[in-house]
Amino acid sequence: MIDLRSDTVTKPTQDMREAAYHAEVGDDVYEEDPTVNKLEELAAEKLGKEAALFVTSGTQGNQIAVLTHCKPADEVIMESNAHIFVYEGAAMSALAGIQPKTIEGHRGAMDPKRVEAAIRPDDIHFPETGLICLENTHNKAGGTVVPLDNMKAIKNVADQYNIPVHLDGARIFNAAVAMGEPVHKIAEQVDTVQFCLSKGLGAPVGSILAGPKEFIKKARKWRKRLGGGLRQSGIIAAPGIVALTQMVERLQEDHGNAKRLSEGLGNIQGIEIESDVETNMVLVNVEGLGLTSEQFIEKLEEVGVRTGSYGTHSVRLVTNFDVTKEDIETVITKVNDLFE
Ligand code: TLP
Repeated sequence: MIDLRSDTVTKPTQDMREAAYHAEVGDDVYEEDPTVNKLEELAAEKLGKEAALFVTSGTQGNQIAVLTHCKPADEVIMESNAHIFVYEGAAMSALAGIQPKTIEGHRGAMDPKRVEAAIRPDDIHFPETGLICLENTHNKAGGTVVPLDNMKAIKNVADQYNIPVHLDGARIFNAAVAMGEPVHKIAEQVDTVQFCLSKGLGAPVGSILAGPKEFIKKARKWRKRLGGGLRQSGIIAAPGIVALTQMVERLQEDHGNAKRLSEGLGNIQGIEIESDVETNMVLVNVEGLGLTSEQFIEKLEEVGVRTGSYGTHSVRLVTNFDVTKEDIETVITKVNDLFE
């Protein structure tokens, strides 16, 4: 099977397994796990933030951010296809008592003027705007890179109204590699950032939430409330250190593979590329083949290729560490053979 459903499906490398095996551990609820502490320090340093917190998943990191920044009945502004709105089970409403306010973006980027217009004036009828959430790369738009200028302009608006900005940077390293910028250049446009160790970076578990020291202190308490205070978690943090030190530069390979895949699939009659490839995702529309996404996925599964549905006729293919250049050629040939 060539698995292109997501970059979450990768298996830990040998170095990650060895790092886990040899990890020095302690009780992290007492903040005494040296490996977790090392990972948090390394992550904070890379992002240019004061402090960081190791959390179980991207969803947990995002939701702890919302819980820490906001109070019940606040409103949070986000892009209408943001992961935090579409794919987190309405957690911010269920857990934090938040009302989401969505704005349609262009390739994942919201217009700063529309963001400003969405901020609630001080009026007894309205909720208070508690947070603005950005996402980079933007998953549902097709792994698109949200430009730094756009992030900067939104942060300027937010500062005028004293509203914090959180970045769902699940794939911030893909964005940084695609931009050719160090990751802190992206992180410095926002107050807090969540990024995933377990996606393109290949670690088996975990995400990081980073921001100011005082914020992370409160976030640590929210993590404990949510049952995310782990004990000898150095075992799972150690592969995260390998992810940050060994797996960033190679993301370029995934991006190259995604570009090649999109060229190859785009040449097949009936398949339309929905979004120009910028990082490690390819979105294809298969309506021209007279198939729904589910039917297309089934046909590919029969020839050993796994993909995921992104709408009635939309299919997502995500390149990742476990998929080689040769695999990409195999996928193109197989899809070509199926539909030519
Ligand atoms: N994304 C997953 C699915 O949930 C769709 C994927 O396969 O792409 N933010 C962004 C932008 C994400 O893409 C994801 C996961 C998360 C947050 C949540 O991370 P986890 O799965 O660790 O909770």
